[in-house]
Amino acid sequence: LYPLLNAEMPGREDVLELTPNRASKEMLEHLAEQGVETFLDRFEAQQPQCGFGLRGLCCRMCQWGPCRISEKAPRGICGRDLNLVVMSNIVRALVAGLAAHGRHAHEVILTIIEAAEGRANFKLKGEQRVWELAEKFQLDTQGKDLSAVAKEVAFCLLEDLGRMTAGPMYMLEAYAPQERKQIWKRLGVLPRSASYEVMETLHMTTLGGCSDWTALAEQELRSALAYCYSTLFGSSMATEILFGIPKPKITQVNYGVLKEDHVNILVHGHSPVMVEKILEKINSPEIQELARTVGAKGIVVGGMCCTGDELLARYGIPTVTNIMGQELALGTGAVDAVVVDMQCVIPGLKIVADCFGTEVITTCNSNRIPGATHIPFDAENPANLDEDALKVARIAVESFAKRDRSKIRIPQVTTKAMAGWSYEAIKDVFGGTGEILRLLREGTIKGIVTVVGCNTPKVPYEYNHVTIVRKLIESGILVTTTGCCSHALLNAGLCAPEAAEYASSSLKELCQQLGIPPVLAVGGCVDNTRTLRLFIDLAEEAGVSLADMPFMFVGPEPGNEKTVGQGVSFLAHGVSNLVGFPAPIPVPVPKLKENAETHDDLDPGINDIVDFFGGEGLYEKVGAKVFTEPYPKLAAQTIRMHIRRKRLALGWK
Ligand code: XCC
Repeated sequence: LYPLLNAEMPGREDVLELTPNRASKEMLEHLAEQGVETFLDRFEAQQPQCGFGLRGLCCRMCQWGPCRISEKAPRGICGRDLNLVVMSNIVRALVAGLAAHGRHAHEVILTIIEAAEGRANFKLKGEQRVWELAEKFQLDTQGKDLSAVAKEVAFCLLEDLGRMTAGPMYMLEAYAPQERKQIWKRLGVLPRSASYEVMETLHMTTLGGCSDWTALAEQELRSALAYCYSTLFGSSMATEILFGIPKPKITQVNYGVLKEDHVNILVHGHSPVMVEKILEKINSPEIQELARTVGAKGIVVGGMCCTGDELLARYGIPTVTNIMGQELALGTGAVDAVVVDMQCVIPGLKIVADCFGTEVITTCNSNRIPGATHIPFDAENPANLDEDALKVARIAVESFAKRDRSKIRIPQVTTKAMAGWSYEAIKDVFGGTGEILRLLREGTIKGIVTVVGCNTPKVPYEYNHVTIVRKLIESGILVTTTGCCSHALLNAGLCAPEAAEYASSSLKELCQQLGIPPVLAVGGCVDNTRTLRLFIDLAEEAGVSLADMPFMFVGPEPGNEKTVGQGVSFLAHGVSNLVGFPAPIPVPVPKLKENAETHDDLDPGINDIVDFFGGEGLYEKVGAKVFTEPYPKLAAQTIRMHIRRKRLALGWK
């Protein structure tokens, strides 16, 4: 399967054969039998996909176009060439992702302010993080209480999101390593804020804007740093201020957590604010009693996507699935209500919901769905939060009585998992960064790789995530994970302590001794900062550049525009990427050699952008590059080689 060649995109048979979770396979087959449309049907209907679009060669940045770059027409109507079109597309995708995470950060940060001023009914649970940030931001805390300091911290975070004038970003100053700051300063890529860099990127790439692709490449790095230090660090830490820093806990995940005789409520999206309140109401005696009244034995709350990851990390709330499993989860016919906040809620969800009578409740004004019940949370006006959360809980429970129960089909698959690996929890379990470094140096842990990101129909669902990670732990590489990838790994049992069995002998022994899994689920996608902080600390402890450490960032199944910034954030820090599917990272126009049959017969060609990301261009600037490998076993091999090279250069065995 080489995903760049339309004819070889994975088909239904490939997915059914290779997808690792038998619950997903069961649901895909069940829904096909029932005639319920899913992403697989729509993916098939879209074939063949546009070859220009697949390669990033389509320009839609003005109304003269669309223009397509080819041998016949190497420039768009305005004169843009391949480099400009491809780089503009990438940096635009990055800032779209930046905007999404920025909106998420904005909601959480505003909630801190409202809570601190007593208008939102939340007690700040992350006291430790408040004082840490206040100290890092050098705020004057003399004689001030927690709420007052939290509010000041929140205003700093807001400034990182929205500053329009030059000046250092609080988070970047506080957490970026010194060696990196010098590099970024030398490259001239220090950002102002999330909002400013979004504006500047759109400005630079509009018709008649910047004609120098290398300047756009610099803007890519600048935007990624804004993304990393305002929207990722901002969301992750602001959430910790509100709801506390997660600690590891054991739980059960997968489709089998849904129960036929219970009310089943799925929570989905990214921002965990309103859902915290809804959870509180669900657990209240009033709603529990209501569940009994409607004939249910209890209430199951299941998580999807990053909202699911957040609740899993903090409370061990079971997760069910990820972005491409959302239709399958509803296809169980057992879901009474799905409560969605923002991002990664696909329109197909409502189509399946309607087939099975599932109540869809939207809670974010940015994420409306026609026909859904809309009970919005407004972070700037949270007066009705308790009342609205209660309303959501009530509607969800009441829909149990209304649903057609003859269509229920719950795959009986549950999987043990240990989640909640915050930055602090990881350090604590190993006994500090010094100890992790010792284990790395002596080779008990060969390297640390973070495997993250979405799903894409361009690879067999979840197959690449699971295959790569199995190979990595077999080689003694410790893995951290977030987002939709984490759901694949959780459901595959790789995040349970028992998964130590599959690790190399030294990693297995270590995990068994500590009682931990070889794959640490650290949270939602914004919590990639937890892994990044760990990487930063370990490099500092080792006294070397981050670029020299045996680390890697891996996105086997990129889907959302948000993944671009994730990858480039790590690149800017010197951590190389391996991506499983190149879009929207530029791809050379692949040419098949004569009589070609396999991957080896592809002549990948080369262009300046590919050379920049995968060759020397970016490497010379930041010490990291992008590897692209759609075959998961080859991908794992590439990662192992990368880790090995880093170890050899450090003189580690
Ligand atoms: Fe991607 Fe973030 Fe969305 Fe899943 S949920 S599809 S962004 S991995 Ni966060």
